[in-house]
Amino acid sequence: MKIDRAELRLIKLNLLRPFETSFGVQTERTIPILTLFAGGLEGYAEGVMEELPLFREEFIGGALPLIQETLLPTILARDIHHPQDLWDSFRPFRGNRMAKALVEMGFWDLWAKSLGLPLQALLGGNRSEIPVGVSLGIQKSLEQTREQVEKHLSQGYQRIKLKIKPGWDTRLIAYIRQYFPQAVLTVDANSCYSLSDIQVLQALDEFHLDYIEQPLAYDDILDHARLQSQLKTSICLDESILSPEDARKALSINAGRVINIKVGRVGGHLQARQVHDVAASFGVPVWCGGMLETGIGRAHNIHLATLPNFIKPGDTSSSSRYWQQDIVNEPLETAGGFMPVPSGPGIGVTLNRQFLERCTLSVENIKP
Ligand code: OSB
Ligand code: MG
Repeated sequence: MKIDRAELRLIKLNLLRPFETSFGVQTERTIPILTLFAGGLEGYAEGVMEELPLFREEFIGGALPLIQETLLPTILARDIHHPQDLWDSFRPFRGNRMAKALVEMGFWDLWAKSLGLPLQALLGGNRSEIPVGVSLGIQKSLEQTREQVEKHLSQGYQRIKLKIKPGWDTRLIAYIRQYFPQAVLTVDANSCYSLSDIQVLQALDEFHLDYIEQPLAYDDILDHARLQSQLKTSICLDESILSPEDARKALSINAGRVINIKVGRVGGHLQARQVHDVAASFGVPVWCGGMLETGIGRAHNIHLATLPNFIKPGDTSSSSRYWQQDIVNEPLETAGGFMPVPSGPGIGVTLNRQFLERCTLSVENIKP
């Protein structure tokens, strides 16, 4: 397939409510949206890089010029038969997996549409719905957290993940656990602890959490392995896993027993599927993470999460939790703790052009 041209758009959307993690508070999101055009078809993808490198190293200011000046020109007007061709052309360029993912994911959507198939069929999934949990940001009080947990459990979410930070951890979890003794609960530290916080982490070990997500440094696996050997609770790795190789190394040394796969973080669907397969070969379950996506990224995540080793409920909750209005026409809403998989060709969602224009900060057209 020949990609004729690309459109790289930057949009800004307000979140319905602030999302606080150990690394900051987000009230709005600036999001790259890519459209690839080929013979009358359009393939869509959403970038997960943020304005500042607070999660991993990549950020919008570095990613957009790389995509526009290097990645897209490398593939435009060439015959690409398979996402592997695209990945191979990106091989000389190190890292920058979020940037590569944006282009790769756009190609998958295009490719699936050209075959008239839903993306999940090409990825190897076969589900009509996927189990979902919810990721709750840091709230203003214990009571407010309890209300949020209660609300989302009553909506059927199959797992509640609570963001924690130093000073907002053991007391919070003790409090929540007391009200919801049976709930499937997890915590996400986003790398805010070190091994010297072992007392806090061992205190968390007493609340039968399903896992503790990314307690230690974003680029560490060795200390995670040390920590895992001192905990009953499984560690789930997020930030630390950028590739199938990272997954192999981390699981080889027992640095965790669960992986959160974010398709953008690892470089696209091909890489995400390989991380999924590596985890399966270790008997390690995975789940699909999120980065507060609009319907474009969310639909990609949902299709990926149809693969068989996505055993645990992911973060791919209802779009209406994040946005007053989404940029896609189709609602992506959960029912009873499950998210339906869009059934149309490709990712199965279409852009609301009018609304998209209203959110747009800038548009670049890239031609061969
Ligand atoms: O660590 O999983 C994370 C959001 C932004 C950056 C990092 C993370 C998150 C979330 C939210 O937890 C997941 C979502 O609801 O999309
Ligand atoms: Mg996380």
